[in-house]
Amino acid sequence: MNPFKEKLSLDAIRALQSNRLKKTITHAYNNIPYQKNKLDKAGIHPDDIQSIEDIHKLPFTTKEDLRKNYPYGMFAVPMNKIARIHASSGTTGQPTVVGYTKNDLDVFDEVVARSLYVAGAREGMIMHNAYGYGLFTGGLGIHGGATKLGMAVIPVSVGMTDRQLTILQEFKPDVICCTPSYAQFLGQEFYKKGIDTKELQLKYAVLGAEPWTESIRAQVEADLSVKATNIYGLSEIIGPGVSQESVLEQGTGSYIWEDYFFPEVVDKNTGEPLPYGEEGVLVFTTLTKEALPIMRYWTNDICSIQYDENSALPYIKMSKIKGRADDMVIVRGVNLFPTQIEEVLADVDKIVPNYQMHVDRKNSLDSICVKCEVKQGVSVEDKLLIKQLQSQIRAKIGIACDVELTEPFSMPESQGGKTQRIFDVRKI
Ligand code: DLL
Repeated sequence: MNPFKEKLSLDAIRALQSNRLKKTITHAYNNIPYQKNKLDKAGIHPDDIQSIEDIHKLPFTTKEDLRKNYPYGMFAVPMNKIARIHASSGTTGQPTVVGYTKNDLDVFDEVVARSLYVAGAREGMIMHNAYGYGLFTGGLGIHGGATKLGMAVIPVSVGMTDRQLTILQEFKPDVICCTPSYAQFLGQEFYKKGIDTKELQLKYAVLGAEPWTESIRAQVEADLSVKATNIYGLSEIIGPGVSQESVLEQGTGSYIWEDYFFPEVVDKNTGEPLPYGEEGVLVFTTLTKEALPIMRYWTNDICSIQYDENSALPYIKMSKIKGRADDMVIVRGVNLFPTQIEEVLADVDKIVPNYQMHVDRKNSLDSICVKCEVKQGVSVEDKLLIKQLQSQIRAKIGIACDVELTEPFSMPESQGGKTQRIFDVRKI
């Protein structure tokens, strides 16, 4: 199956967006009392939305709105039309519950099939799916899209790493889907066991669900002998497959399937839309969702969007996510994302890419301590290494920090889920 058999032009995409936006807003207005109330309060009637250009008139939707309506208050269809329910756990408060009609699931399959295709996957290939199955959208979301593309899916899910290594060797999958931290971990495990990953059948890794960097890409590509690309998504909008990087255009951003999800980047303080290329908060409006139509969802993810003249497909691209606005810590007035620390650590030979960033306040001054794990054979007392890390991190982020080296295998390993990197105890 080729999901791009019918090529849409940008004009056709714009027309679809306008048409679909009008329908979505009318559907939400007529069927979700909370959204009707919100639109009424903002003085907006669905008739005011004539084209996609009118999107800026609409109020934002936040995670808080979904929490207030826990579990099903934002659903726009009766429960007997709901075919599946997922939930995203979040670190605090109520989980966010999301629902899908059969048509929504078809769209989910379509956008994931597109994503896997541009990542290099093809009909007839075997997929090792190590995203979590369950309430998390990763496992079943990727599964549905891979099936639609015509792949054979191995639903491995997370954990039991030894079994994953055996499956990768013996079932000979062509594609692996998992978080980037788990891909790194699998690479290290193969290395530890002395297994040459060139002997595997693996060709492509489709990595997402958490931020990652170019250094991690280089490492995973070398350690697993694959081409690695970025898949992005969030439960509130659909799950994985909101955007995907092309394996032929690595490093140039990820295509957003904007005929289904309309993207904006807005100023994180004022909510004003920003020009293409400028960094801000990513906001999405769903354009076909029946069960959970969402207008202007404030993702909290920081990135920029831009058209790329040299790309093969007409869709807009988004840059890598720098971090979540709520993952950003402000230390002595400096905005800091864990990915900035990660970029430094990835280039240092004596440590493995497993780290934590602890932020504390001592004598009313913010302090950072980066804890990272050394490779086997390296001493945790290696003063030269500590000094090197301190000065490289300082050069990168502009403030001094402590570095603590920990013994090999002492940090919690990735089990395939999202990895917590920041431990900010200042608020406690
Ligand atoms: O993480 C969906 C997903 C599953 C995406 C598998 C990719 C692969 P949630 O659990 O709702 O959904 O978390 C969504 O995760 O707002 C981002 O902050 C982060 N995120 C997801 N993909 C990426 C990525 C899934 N490629 C939240 N890069 C989002 C950076 C990502 N952050």
